[in-house]
Amino acid sequence: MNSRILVVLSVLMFAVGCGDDSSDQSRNIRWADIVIAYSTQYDSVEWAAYQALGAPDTYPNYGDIETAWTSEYQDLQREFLELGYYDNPEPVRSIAIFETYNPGFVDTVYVKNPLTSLWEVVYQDSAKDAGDSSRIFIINFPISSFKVSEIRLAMDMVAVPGWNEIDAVGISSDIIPPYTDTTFWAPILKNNELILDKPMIGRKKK
Ligand SMILES: [Ca+2]
Ligand SMILES: [Ca+2]
Repeated sequence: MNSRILVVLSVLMFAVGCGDDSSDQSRNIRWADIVIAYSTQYDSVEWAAYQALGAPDTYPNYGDIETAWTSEYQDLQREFLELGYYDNPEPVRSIAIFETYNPGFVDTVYVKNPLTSLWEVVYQDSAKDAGDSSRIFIINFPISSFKVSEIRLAMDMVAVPGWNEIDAVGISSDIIPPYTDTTFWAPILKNNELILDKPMIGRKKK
């Protein structure tokens, strides 16, 4: 093999090895860059609201891990988290919630319409226990007619026993494809009406 081919191969292997950043870009996913508001947080550092910012740093690990947000109380009340994506806002049609402990607790997801300053519902369903492993909960919906820089998650911590934790939340103007071992596709809502009425399906690679 001559040296020029070796150089080309080395560059290609380096590019492939550069991993997460390039794949996030190719998936067109943006990560939260600021916490706007929250109902409660467990601590000012560990399990604090800011632990939901940026790319996942807990997933695919599962458990009570301090690099994910959780609420002050595990089974007491409803909670919410409002996250900002102010870096280059775009319309949104897909949201991926990385749930890394006792998943299934998010029951309503909103995006803020900057023209009306109102939260618009893009997903709503009952919270229910989704098992004992981390999951990426992907919500797909018709693309927003406006650029989104704020989202809100509403959660029922009572419905899913134990601590319920969120590692990261990605948003995209494309449909976020399944790219992990476990992906749950939510029903699709249009004008707040269900247009794909089927239960969430777990897809697990062997
Ligand atoms: Ca709970
Ligand atoms: Ca995190």
